[in-house]
Amino acid sequence: MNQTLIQEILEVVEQAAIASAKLTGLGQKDEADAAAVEAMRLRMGKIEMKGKIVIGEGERDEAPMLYIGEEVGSGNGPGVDFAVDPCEGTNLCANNQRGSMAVLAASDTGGLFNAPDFYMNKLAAPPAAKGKVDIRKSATENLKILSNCLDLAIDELTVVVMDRARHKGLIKEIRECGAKIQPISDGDVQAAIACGFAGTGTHCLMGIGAAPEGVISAAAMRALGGHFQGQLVYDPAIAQTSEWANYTKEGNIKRLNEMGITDIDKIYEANELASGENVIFAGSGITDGLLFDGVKFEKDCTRTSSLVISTLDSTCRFTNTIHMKDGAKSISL
Ligand code: VTB
Repeated sequence: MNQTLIQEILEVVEQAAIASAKLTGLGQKDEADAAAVEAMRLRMGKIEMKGKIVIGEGERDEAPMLYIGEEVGSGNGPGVDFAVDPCEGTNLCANNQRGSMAVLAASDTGGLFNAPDFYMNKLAAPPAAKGKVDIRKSATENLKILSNCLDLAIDELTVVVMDRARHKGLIKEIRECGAKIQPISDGDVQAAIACGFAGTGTHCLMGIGAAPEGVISAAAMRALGGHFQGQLVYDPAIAQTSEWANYTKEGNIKRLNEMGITDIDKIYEANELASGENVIFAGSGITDGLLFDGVKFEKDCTRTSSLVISTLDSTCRFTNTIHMKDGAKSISL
């Protein structure tokens, strides 16, 4: 991977964000997702690389574009694997709520864990707590550790947890410790990455979200030096989701084994989920969020706000781009 890829990847997420943003608030989550997918794929196709989607919209037979295994790019140049989520937080986008974004992670060939479409228990925390908090420990223990590492009282800590039935016990435990819960309806990728920066007011992400997006969060947190761990969840009684109404624990274990995952309880560290020599994370806001604003449509331009984190040059680039319309006359700062 090389430096020019950073700029290209930025444009990929910007185009996906703009395409989805045209549909924010219309209650059309599938359409918003499809628009982002198409825009992302179109821009990716112009990059000089041997790109491959390792985490995408689904298996080849169920997703027409950006399916797992799809080759993207010109076919010449460096080998790059991608984990993409062109419209992360589709419900947020459809309902015009905060936190929806176009995201991807890129790494050298073989550098991203090919996560199955399962759930994942996640723990994200700031760099100061890296390797000190541990997903094997209870929430209570982790909050004590976090409090020490960040030099904050427990009641000054904010923990993001997805608002789901499966987290009832976790939320109760965190509240009993005195920490503040910030429940979110969707969008745990943004919450995880927000833990990597001081000043976002988000100190920790705990709980179960989707596994593929866990890899994207892990890539960002690895590049930021933050803490991220994930453990696959295969028991429907734990996931408590209607998605798995017809699935059994045994059936899920079999599916994992068939995918070559035999150590089903393995705890993955950020550098195992994103193990390549270099990783790049890129995100662009569809709606306003914790990390950046969403797309703004104006008379003469469209504005995007994005973040690219890269191990290539150890940078976090927060970028505001003005996409000028033909004949633009007046562009304000
Ligand atoms: C939610 C959503 C996330 O995965 O976590 C979803 O908000 C899976 O959970 O943004 P449910 O099936 O219970 O909705 C994500 O899409 C990514 O982790």
